[in-house]
Amino acid sequence: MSQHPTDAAIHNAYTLAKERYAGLNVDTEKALAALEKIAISLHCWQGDDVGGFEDPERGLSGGIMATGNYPGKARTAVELRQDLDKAYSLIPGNHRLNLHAIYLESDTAVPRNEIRPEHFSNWVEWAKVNKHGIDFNPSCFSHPLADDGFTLASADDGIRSFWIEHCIASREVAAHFGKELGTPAVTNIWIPDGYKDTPIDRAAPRRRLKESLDAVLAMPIDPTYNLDAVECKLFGIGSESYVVGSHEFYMGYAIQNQTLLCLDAGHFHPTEVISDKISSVLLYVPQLLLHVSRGVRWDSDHVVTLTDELQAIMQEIVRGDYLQRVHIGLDFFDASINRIAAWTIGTRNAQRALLMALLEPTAQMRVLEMSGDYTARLALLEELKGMPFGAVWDQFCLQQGVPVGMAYLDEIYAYEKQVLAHR
Ligand code: RNT
Ligand code: ZN
Repeated sequence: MSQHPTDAAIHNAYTLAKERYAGLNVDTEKALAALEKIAISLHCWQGDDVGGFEDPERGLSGGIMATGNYPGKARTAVELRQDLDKAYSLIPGNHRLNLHAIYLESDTAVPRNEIRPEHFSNWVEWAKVNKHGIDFNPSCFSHPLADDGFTLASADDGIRSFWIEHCIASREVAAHFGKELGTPAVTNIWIPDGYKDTPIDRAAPRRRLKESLDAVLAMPIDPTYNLDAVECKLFGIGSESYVVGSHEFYMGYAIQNQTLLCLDAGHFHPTEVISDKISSVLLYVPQLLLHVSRGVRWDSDHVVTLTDELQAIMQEIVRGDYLQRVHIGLDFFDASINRIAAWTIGTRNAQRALLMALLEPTAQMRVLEMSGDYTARLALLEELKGMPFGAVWDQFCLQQGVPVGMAYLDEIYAYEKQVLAHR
């Protein structure tokens, strides 16, 4: 494909960029050191279109959909780990894995309310070897007991209890990950519950969901091992008119119970952005989980590109000094392109946006704002957009021993030929 730059060229470009940034009182070395420490949680479900390994025959349901039939998707946990290894090798830094309950490994069928740490022992062994922290999610979809469109908010006591048990079991599995890996697992509860058409009673399902969550979270777990998060949504396929777990619902719940709130970038009105919510929500909840995603019309799960909003999200985290309180996870699933490329492109973009944010003269910009010099604030913000951040990013990739520029694609295509094509 394209000609790749030599190490010397990358280094020269970086030296010049470093000087340019120094002229704005920005220390590129400091930015690189900070970026190296930021672990992003890669979502396992991009690797197999949210199928999981519980029942390969069962389709995806719950208002989410992966479209496309790009060949070579992972069919087993072994294949998924192999693909993840490939993706991690193309992404600079050391990152986490976000696992869903349906990615368990067992020779016999395991009901979801009976999942246990042993069903995930291969994941833990793999994570230990590769130094990945693991985050977790109960899977309240793609299941006969979710087919009516209701899980934790179901009016049926049996169904509701089943999902409560599943979520409790999930927290226990997650706590085990936290213990084994020495880093807390963030357990995120997302449920698809809602109505396709206009409901009569919007209150009762929400009352039930609140009660179910109370039951799920009743047992305290040491935050050294597990942190609980709840994720809202505006609408899904089949829940267009009403979603039980709306933003107001979970925002209230998270504040009242001091859980983490999960903000998915694709779960709001098309012109509504999560970047502007971060500083508000963090006044009231201890920590945030982000599902960095990209909404396009009805879909909330496109591969993350370097959009204004992605930059705004990372700017908010960096400018607000929230890196210790915000867990950055990804959430997209595109089955129409090479899945390893989807992970690689999306994660690298999240990191590029982080780097751009780390390369801002934040203190200086704050002074301009406080002194009312909005002219200079605007000038500086626009100047930053033309700064050679790409040269700093290339240097980071070089330092971290991953492909610079589009060289990662050569590796992905080689892997596609050697591995994916034979599936
Ligand atoms: C769905 C939510 C949820 C899922 C994953 C698979 O709209 O965004 O986070 O994407 O749990
Ligand atoms: Zn999400």
